[in-house]
Amino acid sequence: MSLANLNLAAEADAILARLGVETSAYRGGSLTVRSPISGEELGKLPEMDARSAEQAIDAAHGAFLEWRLVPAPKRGELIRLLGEELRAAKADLGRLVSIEVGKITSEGLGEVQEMIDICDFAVGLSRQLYGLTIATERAEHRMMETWHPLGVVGIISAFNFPVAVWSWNAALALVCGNATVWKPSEKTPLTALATQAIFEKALKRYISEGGTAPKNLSTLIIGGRDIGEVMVDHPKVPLVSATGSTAMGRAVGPRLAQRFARAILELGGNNAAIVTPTADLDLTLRGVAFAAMGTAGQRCTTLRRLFVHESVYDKLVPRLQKAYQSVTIGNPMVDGNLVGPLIDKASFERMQKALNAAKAEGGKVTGGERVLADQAADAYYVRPAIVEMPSQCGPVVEETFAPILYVMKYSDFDAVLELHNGVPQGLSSSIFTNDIREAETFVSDRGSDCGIANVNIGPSGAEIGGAFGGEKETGGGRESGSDAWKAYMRRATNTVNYGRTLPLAQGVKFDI
Ligand code: UN1
Repeated sequence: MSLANLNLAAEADAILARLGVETSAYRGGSLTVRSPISGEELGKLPEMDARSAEQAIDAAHGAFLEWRLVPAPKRGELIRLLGEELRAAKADLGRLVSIEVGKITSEGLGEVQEMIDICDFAVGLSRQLYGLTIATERAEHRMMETWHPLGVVGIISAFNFPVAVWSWNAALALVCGNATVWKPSEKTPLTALATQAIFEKALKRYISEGGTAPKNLSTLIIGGRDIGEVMVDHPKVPLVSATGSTAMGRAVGPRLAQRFARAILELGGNNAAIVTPTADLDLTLRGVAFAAMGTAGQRCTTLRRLFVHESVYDKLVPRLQKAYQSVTIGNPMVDGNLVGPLIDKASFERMQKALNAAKAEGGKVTGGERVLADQAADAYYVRPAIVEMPSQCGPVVEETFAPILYVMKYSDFDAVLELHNGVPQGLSSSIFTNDIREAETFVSDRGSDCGIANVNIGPSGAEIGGAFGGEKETGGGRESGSDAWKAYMRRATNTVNYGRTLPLAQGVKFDI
C-alpha cells in the first residue's frame, strides 16, 4: 500500500467522533498536528494561554479539596470504570496512537493495554494504601504512619508514549486522592483529547452509578512550553511528573526544587545490553532486534549500546546486520511492517548528525538511510542503523531518539561492566547470558547502575507491575508499579497517647 492518499485525517476524525471528541477541539486553532505516517495534517488545536492554564490549575485544586474526602476504595471504583471504558475504546484509541505517533498496530494497542493494566493495578491499590504501625518507647502510646492525598499532580508527557504515561500517573494519582492536570506533548495532543473524553465517559458512569466526584478532577491543558511553566511554577501543584528529554528535566527540576515541590523525572535513557560467551544467540537476536528497532528506536528504554564478547561477536553481529537489512519498514498500520516512521524531520536530522559523528569517531555504519521519501515527502522513514564502534565515545554516550544501535566488542567482564555504567544516563539495561555468576553480578550492587536491569530479555517493554524509572541523568523518578504510589501521597507520622500521663521520648523531663 502506498503512503500517498491514506486519508488519515478522515480516519482520525471518525475515531475522535466515536470517542466523543468535538471537532471544535481540534479545528481552527494554532497548534498543528500531523501524522508521521504520511506527514498529513490531522488538525489544528486551539491552545490555552498562561492565564487560563493558571485558572485551570486553581479549579483542579478545588477538585482536590473534595476528592480527598472520598474514601480510597470508592476512588478506585472510578479507575475501575476508566479501565472498562479503555477496554471498550482499545481498538479506536490504539489506532489513533498509530496515526498520531506512527507506532505499529500491535504497539498502538499495546500502549492502550498498558493503560488498562495500570488501571487494574490502581484499583487493587485503592484498598492497599498501607501505612505501618511502629513500636513506640512510650507506655500507652501508639505510633503509626498514615498516607494522605497530596494535591494537584501535574503531568507532562512525551510524544512516544502519548497516553500510557498519563495513565501511569493519573491512575495512581487519582486513587491516592489527588486531582490531575495534564500537559501532553505538542506533537500528540489528539490522543490526549481522546483519552480525556474516555475519562469523562468513565466519570459520567461513576456519577450515574451513585459515585461522588467533583468537577475538574482531571484537566487537560493544550499548548506550548509557557503553560508547562505555569504548571511547574504554580504554588498549588505539589508534584510534577515529567517525562521527556534530559534538557527538559534540567529546566523543570530546579524550578520545582526552588519552591520545594516534588518531581518525578523520567528522562533520557542510553540503554545497553551485554552479550556474553554463553548467551543463547537465537534468543539474543530476537531480544536485541525488538529492543533496538521497535517503536523505530523511539522508546526511552530503546537499546542503544550493545557490548558483544569477542568469542561470539562474529556469530551474532552479521546475523543482526542481516536482520537490520531485511526488517520491514513502512506504513505501521499495515500488518507485517515492523518499523514505522520517525516522529518528524528534526528527529531524522538528529539521527543523521549522530551517524556522521559516529563515522568521524571511526564507526562503521550499516543502514540509517532515509527510505520511502518518494511516497511521502513529509514523512521520515529510515532503515535502522547498526554502527560498529571501536570504542564508547562521541555520540555513543548521548541519547539520540532514533534507531541507532552502537555495537562494541569486549573481552573482560569487569571492564565491560564499567563501560556499561560509563554513560550519564541510567534507565534500563540487560545481560544475555547463561552463566549464573555473570547474571547475578549484573543485577547485584556492583552490576548495572540502572533503574531497570534485566537478564535474557532486552531493556525495553517493561510491565506496569514494577517501578519504572532510572538513575543519574534519567532523573531518579519512579512511576507505575511496586510502591511508586508513595510519591503521590504525603506521609504523616502519628503518635497517639491513650494514657493519663505524659512520658517524653528520650527520657526528657519537663515537669512544670
Ligand atoms: C518510554 O519510552 O517513555 O518499558 C516508556 C517500556 C514501556 C514504557 C516506555 N513499557 O518500554
